[in-house]
Amino acid sequence: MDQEQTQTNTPNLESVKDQQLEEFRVDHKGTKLTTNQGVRVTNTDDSLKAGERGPTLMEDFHFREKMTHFDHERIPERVVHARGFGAHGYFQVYEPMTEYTKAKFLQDPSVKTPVFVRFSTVVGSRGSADTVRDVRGFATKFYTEDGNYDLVANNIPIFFIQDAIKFPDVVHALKPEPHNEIPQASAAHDTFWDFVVSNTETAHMVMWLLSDRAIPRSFRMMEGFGVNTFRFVNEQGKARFVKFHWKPLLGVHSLTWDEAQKLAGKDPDFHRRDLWEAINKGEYPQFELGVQLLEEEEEFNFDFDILDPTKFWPEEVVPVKKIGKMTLNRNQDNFFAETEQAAFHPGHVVPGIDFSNDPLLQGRLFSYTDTQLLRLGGPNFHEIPINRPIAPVHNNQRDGFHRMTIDRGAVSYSPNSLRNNAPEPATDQEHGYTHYAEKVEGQKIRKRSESFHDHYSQATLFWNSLSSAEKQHIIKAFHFEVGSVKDKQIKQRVVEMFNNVDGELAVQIAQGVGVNPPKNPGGTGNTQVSPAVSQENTIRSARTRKVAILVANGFHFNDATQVMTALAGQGVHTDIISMNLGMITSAEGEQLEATKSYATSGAIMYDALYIPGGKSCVEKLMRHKEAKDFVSEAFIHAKAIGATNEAVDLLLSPDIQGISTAGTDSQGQVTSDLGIVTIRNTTDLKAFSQEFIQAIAQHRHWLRQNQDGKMSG
Ligand code: HDD
Repeated sequence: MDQEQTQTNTPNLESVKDQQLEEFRVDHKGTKLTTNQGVRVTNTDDSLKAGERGPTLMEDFHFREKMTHFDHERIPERVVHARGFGAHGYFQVYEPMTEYTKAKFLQDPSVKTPVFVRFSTVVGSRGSADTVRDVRGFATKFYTEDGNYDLVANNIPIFFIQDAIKFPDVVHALKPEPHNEIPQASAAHDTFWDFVVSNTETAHMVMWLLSDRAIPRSFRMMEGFGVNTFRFVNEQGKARFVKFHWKPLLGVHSLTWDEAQKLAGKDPDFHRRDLWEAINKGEYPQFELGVQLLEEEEEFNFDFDILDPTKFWPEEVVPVKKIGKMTLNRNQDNFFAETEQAAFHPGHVVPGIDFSNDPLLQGRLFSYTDTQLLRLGGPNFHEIPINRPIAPVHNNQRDGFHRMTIDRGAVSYSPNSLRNNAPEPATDQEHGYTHYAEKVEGQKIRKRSESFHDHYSQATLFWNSLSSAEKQHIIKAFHFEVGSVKDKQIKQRVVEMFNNVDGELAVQIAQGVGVNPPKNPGGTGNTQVSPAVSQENTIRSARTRKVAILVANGFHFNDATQVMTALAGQGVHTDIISMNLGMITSAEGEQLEATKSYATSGAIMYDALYIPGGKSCVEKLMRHKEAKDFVSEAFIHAKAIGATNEAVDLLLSPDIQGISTAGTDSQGQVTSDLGIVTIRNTTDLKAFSQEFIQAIAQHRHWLRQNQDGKMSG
């Protein structure tokens, strides 16, 4: 083989006789400002002018270059999933998956496969808010020895449509309306709901979109689903259908709609900040990779088509086998270079992972490369550092915009004799990708399979599986979303359409959006449930949660520090919050620093609230409207609230809505009622702290809603 025919990004000095450019590189030591041509610059604050007050000269190459680069800094944003945030990490399989797949990264539990994950919203543009109601993207690039594998997933297990040809339609309907670009990052408008009522296959996905799933508490607390049906293929060529899942170790938790809306104003970066800070603190988010596997012979055993992307496989029917774990342990160095330039593609598969005939997946296989060609400016986007495989790349592709590789030699075709046919195709044994030899026959036809025609049964199943709080949230979401639609006919059609899912749901929607209740009795008669889809049944943990501690001068230092120490012991974070930033002096004379004020924070940014005792502190808080609003809001959002000693009186203040249950007479005994945890007349807060941590781990105490009907949910 011709030794000079190597493909590397930097010339290989060993393999060449003549000196290469690399050898001439100089190191000036230090970091002096230069132009892109390496010329050092003496002044970057003044342009070159003819006289101090004269016109700028065209020959100012530094000005021209600086400005031109700036003018070209933006690339087109992704048509969907424009707003995203990435992190690095690694994946390890629990045990060899040899029986099911030959994918190399799923064989050896000691191997750490590097990954890059990009979380995203779908509809909003790059500058929109993190907490909007939307599907979240959860795309993972595995840099495996056999090449890159991308699992391009969402946090909802199904999709809006069954055939990819309708993707431009659903996205056009969902995006801001084109005549006025309103509304941003929201489905609450006429064109989306017009699309929904005109395409009943959307019913199931809309139920999930209006559920708590679409307003996650954190990227760290959402599931991921590959949605489409793929195949696992083993060494022997045996294939099984597979669906992929990510299961967060912290459980699946959500914001309330009221919080989500307020956060969009107060901290539009809420989710990205949460991820960034967790990784910086060493609280590495972890997700288990799960697979649902079906034998080829089981393909027709279900009352839905396993190739229909608007259906999930209930976990109770097809169990999720957890096969490995991903840990995100490194923040990106540069948002643009990594998060923005990352190019994912469900067609980036490795030997052992193959496709099914799911018509949505088949269409996706075209769309992703096509979009990168435009967005990343040409066919060489795989050479951008974040997209480069760790596996070597050898082929005869050449040239194009932004080519980084310096290919050497004359031969760039295959087969060839001048380079001994290098690079030559690999065999199966050498991990060459062999497509699963599925037998395919049929007539060319533009038609939906009859087996895709049931649009409602699983939407009913989803509805049946939810707790009453989750159902209430969906009804309220309909009231907001459909209530924002102007066309009365569309609203009426929404009621009639969702009457097919559940009659009571339709009646409740109608009530809130000012149209008639459905004409006919509703529902599909499906009584199946899948407890796994309800967030009520998720993992609960106080770990990594954030607690606001409200103080004013005169607080009990002993109360505050005991509780803070107990919380820290369980991995719970605290912020001291007061009217003003700075040192706050306790009754004992010791000080704590308020790192947040009412102006720079809010109850919506925390998972729970604690108020230490101290007579004069509590008297001050009673006079602070902001403090009382803080408590009221934490209560309304069903969060854990702890108060010790005199602070119990603050909870009972008439200005604080709803709290009638705080332990008024508990002398030295902990009282815990629907997430309100209190104790009086004690200096020992061990039992209190334990109970409070339990209450934080619950995430929400929805039953308060039933008590006084005041909850906004
Ligand atoms: Fe898609 C991006 C997930 C259907 C076409 N998609 C994109 C991203 C995720 C998904 C997570 C963001 C990747 C990133 O962070 O860069 N998409 C899905 C899932 C789907 C799905 C789980 C349902 C199974 N998508 C889907 C269809 C089509 C597309 C049916 C078109 C036929 N998706 C795209 C795209 C995007 C994209 C236009 C925009 C930016 C990009 O690809 O890189 O090509």
